[in-house]
Amino acid sequence: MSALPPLPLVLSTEIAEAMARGAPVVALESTIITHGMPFPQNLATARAVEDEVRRAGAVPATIAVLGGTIHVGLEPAALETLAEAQGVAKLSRADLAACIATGGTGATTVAATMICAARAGIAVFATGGIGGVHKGAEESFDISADLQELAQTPVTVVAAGAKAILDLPKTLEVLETLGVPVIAVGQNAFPAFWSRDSGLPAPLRMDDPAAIARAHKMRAALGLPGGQLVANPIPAADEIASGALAPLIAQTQAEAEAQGIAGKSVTPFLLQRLFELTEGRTLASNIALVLNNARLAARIATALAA
Ligand code: PSU
Ligand code: MN
Repeated sequence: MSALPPLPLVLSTEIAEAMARGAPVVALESTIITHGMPFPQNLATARAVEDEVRRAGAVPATIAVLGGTIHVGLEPAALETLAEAQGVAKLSRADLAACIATGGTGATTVAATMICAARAGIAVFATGGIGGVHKGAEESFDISADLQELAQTPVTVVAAGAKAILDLPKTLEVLETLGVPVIAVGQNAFPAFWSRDSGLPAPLRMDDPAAIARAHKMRAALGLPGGQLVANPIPAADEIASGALAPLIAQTQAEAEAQGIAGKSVTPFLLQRLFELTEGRTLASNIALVLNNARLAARIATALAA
C-alpha cells in the first residue's frame, strides 16, 4: 500500500490557540443542529451552547465536515450556513472517510464527532443524548454506532442519558457488554433525556467533575480504549414526566414502522414527530438539557486540563 494521505483536519484560530496553551476545550456535535432540531431553534441553540461552554471557562469546538475537510471549531458564518442548509448528510463512523474523500459536507453524529475530537486531541464532548438500542431492535437490529464508538474512542461524552425513544434497558446492557463506563451525576438513576429518571439504576455514580476527569485518565493509564458516558439529568424545572411522554413515544414509534422509516432516518423522524405532538415541549427540554450538559462538560474539561 502506498503512503496514507494526510488527514484534512483544520482547527479554527480560537481552537488552535486554546490547544496550544493547554486550555480546556469541549467538542460539540453538528447532527443535533442539522437533524435534531428545526431551524431557527437549531442555530440559536448551537450559539447558546457555545456561549454556555465559554461562560463555564472552556472553549467550544463545534465539529462538522465542510467540503471534504474536518472543521474543529466553526466560524459563525459556517455555523449559520450549516443550520440553514437542507439535506445535509448525517455522518457516523461508516460515512466519515467516504464524505471526506469525495469532498462532501456533512454533520457529525456522536460517533463521528468522537472520532474527529480524538484526532484533534480533544477529550471531552457535550451533546444532548447518545444514540442507542432502538425499541424493536430484536427485529430491526437498529443499534446506534454511538455505542461502539464509546467502546473504542477515548472521549468522555456528557449526555442526558439516552433518548427515551430508545430501549433503555437494552442500551445499558450493550454498554456494559462493550465495557463502557456509564456514570450518573448527582443521582443514582440513569436519566432518560427529557425526564430525570428512567427507573433504571446507573452502573456508576460520580458527582465531582474532577473525579470524572481522573477516571478518564485512569482508563488511559490502564491501556483501555474507549471513553466514558457521563449521564447528566435534565434540570428538574425543564423535565417532562416520563408518564406523559410514553404514549406519544409509542405513537411515533408505530408511525415510523407504518411508514417504513429505517436506518439513519429513524432518530430524526422520531424527534421531529415528538416535537410536533408535544407542541414544542420536547424541543424546549432538549435545549435546556444540552445547555446543562455543556456546563458540566466545561467543568470536566477544566479538571482534565489542570
Ligand atoms: N441528541 C440529540 N439530538 C440528536 C442526536 C443526539 O439531542 O439529533 C443525534 C446525535 O448526533 C446522535 C444521533 O449521534 O442522533 C444518533 O443517531 P442514530 O440513532 O441514527 O445513530
Ligand atoms: Mn440507527
